[in-house]
Formats: sequence, structure tokens, C-alpha cells
Amino acid sequence: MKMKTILAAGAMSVAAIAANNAHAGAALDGIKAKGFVQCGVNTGLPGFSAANAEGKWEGIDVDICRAIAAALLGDSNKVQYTPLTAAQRFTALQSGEIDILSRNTTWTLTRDTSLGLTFTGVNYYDGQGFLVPTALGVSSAEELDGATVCVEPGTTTELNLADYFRAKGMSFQPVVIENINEATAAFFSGRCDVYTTDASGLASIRSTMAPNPDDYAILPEIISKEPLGPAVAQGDEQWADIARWAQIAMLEAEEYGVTSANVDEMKGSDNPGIQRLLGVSPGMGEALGLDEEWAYRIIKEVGNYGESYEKNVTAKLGLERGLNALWTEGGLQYAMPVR
Ligand SMILES: N[C@@H](CCC(=O)N[C@@H](CS)C(=O)NCC(=O)O)C(=O)O
Repeated sequence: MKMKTILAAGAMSVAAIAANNAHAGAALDGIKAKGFVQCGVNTGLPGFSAANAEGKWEGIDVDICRAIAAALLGDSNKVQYTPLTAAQRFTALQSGEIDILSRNTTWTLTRDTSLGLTFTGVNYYDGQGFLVPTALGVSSAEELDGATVCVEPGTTTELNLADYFRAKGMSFQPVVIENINEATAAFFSGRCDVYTTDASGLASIRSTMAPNPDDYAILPEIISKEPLGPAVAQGDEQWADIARWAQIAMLEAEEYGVTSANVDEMKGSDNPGIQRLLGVSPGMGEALGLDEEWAYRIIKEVGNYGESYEKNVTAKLGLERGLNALWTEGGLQYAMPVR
């Protein structure tokens, strides 16, 4: 009797998987057919996603799309980029205009449910802060009562701003501007006392857009949690899995000390975890519906998470790893096991 129940349960789960697979695959089939990943990015936030002088997209968010293309299509260059403002980004994903959104986007309950998205990871743990001209003579956010605040619409930033001022019993005057260039121009021309966004965004804006960075200061208060990560539309589990595990592979590579420079040598490692990651012991690729060199290519072409962070965030913005250090170094970045 017991045995029968187990068999029935087994048969049911196989049927469930088969049914699921019948519905899955539309996004993935589309990507394979066109031969590239359409990646929604920021219109220009150096360190995260921005086009360089040659028009080539760079940044930690761009590297996620490159990693996925390397894993799925065999080449990290098989990506096309769609620059999107915060207000445009979710519609672009829902309508199928883009395959993945990799654009300093905070994972929240309503985005994950009502908006029909699936977040596939957190590539940057952040929090919201405030940027002010030093001439304002303010050293704490608690001194901002009555301030005029530049903020972008369709962001968690807007919501946290209202929560924070309400909780502190302070008032503020929002100046809501969708385009980052216009919003920062408004702030730097003195139209707002304060600019608010994710702390990484503030660092990027201050060091790459301020006429003179020393004239601006980031206040010490961090008023929210902003786990930033890529998202896909719901409905194609295999596509979501590939996006999720491409990112994890970059992180696990860092945990193992596998880099773009030593990945060939590491294929000879006798560590079973490294052998699995690099496809020396087969199985992980097959489980994802990819070949066994999927993660090898990611590391070879894009690098591990630490390399991507160093090249984009530390080198361009001077931001230390902080919360984004590996868990073994006191941070929050922790790779789910590739096994
Ligand atoms: N993480 C927040 C804020 C993201 C956001 O869009 N921030 C602005 C300010 S840095 C931005 O990236 N703007 C660039 C643009 O819209 O082009 C969210 O997901 O809502």
C-alpha cells in the first residue's frame, strides 16, 4: 500500500514536470531562433550599465547578460541592448520587447507577483541614500525637513522617500523627473536641494556626472534595503533557470578562486566542485539544457563575480565590496551549490 502511494506520487510528479515543460520554453525558443539575448539596461549608469566611448555596453549589469549569452549561445557578444528608464522597464519585459531586465532593479514582492516578473538573483545589495551639495551645510538626513528632492518616477526610491519623511515627521517637495540626464542636470543646476537614489547610483552620479565631485557629499543615512538583480517575465522556467545559474556560476567561480586568467588550468583541478562547475565532471549543463562548457565560457569570457565587480564597480566608482563581499569575507554574496 505504502509502495503504491510512493509510485503514484512519483508518476504524478513526472506528469507534472511534463505538463510544465509543454508550457515552458517560449522565451528560450525565441532567443535561440534570433541568436541573441535582448537585454534591458539602464540608459547610462557607469559601473552598472553604460555605453563606453566606442558605444560598447559595460557594467556589472551588462556582464549578467554577457554571461547568459556565453552560456546559452556560446558567445558573450550575442547580446543586444535596450536602454530603459525606470518607468519604461517593466512594460518592456511584459511585452516581450526584452528577454531579460538587468538594470539596477530592486526585488520586491509586488514586482515579483502583480507585475508578473521572476527575479533570478541579487547581483548588488544596496540601500537608498541622499546626495547634497556641501554648500547646503547639512551632515545628516534628519536635517532635510522642507527640502526639495529630485527623484525618478516608477522607482522604489520614490516610495521610500515618502515613508522616510513621514516616519521622521518631516516634509519635502518632490521634483519628479524620469530621465537620469535631466534629473541630474536639474540637481546640479540647483533646482533641488537633494538627489536621492540607491547609494551605488549616488556614487556613480557624483563621480561621473558632477561638475566637481568634491562639491557634493553623500549623507551617512541608508534608509532602505535595495537588493538589485536581474528579472525575466514569468512563464518560461528553463529560461529563468539559465539566467539564475549563469549568475551563480560567476559567484561560485569566485568562491573557488577560478578566474578568467586561470580557468584553463583549473580544468585540471582535483576539486570535485570545480570539476562540476567547469564540466570536467558532466551533468550540470545537461540539467540546464546547455552543453557542459556553459560555465567555463562564462568565466573565460566574462570572468567571475569578483572580477566583474572589480573592473566595473571598484575601478569606475571606487566602491568597496561591502555587503557584496563573499559570505566567507563577511558579505552577503553566497552561491547556491552547482551540483
Ligand atoms: N533600485 C530602484 C531605483 C532604480 C533606478 O531606476 N534608479 C534611477 C536613479 S540612479 C536610474 O537608474 N535612472 C536611470 C534612468 O532612468 O535612465 C528601483 O528598482 O526602483
